[in-house]
Amino acid sequence: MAGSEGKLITVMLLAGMMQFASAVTYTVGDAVGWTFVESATFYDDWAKTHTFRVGDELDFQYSFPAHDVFEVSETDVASCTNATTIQKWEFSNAKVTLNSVGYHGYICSLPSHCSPGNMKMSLQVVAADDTVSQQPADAPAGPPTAGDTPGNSGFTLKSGSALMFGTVAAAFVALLN
Ligand SMILES: [Cu+2]
Repeated sequence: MAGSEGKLITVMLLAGMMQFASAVTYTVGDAVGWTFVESATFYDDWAKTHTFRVGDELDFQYSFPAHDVFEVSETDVASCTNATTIQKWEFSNAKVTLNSVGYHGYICSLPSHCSPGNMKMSLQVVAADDTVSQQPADAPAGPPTAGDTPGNSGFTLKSGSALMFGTVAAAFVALLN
């Protein structure tokens, strides 16, 4: 009985560690896609809910030529210009691989789409093996998790929670030593 539980935990830990290693594709704006939005910080706010690593991919959902995607400098994002176009995707549903650490900024280049249409997004990319800087980024005012009732047999693994996997993995290693 205890043995099979141990194997299950080991498998779940391995699955959790594999999450760190593999690239992730993120749909920009989730169900909203890449389009006009009410808030000037809508896409920035969306970006802040994720930790982007080198190798991850942004999936912009839109129809060209109604919209496009231009990667530009931070200054250009702020002023909604594309004087310093780094790369552009003039076709539908661009898949953008994040290939370097640091600032990445995107706008729709069509007149009035970046402003006042708010089709702009700034984000930061960390190294592929960076597991430390994830923790503050993923903590914006979420509701308390319902499953964490005390006395609920030790710990609860939640799917999709890389942070939880990491914590459990550390505890597991501590037990072994
Ligand atoms: Cu547009």
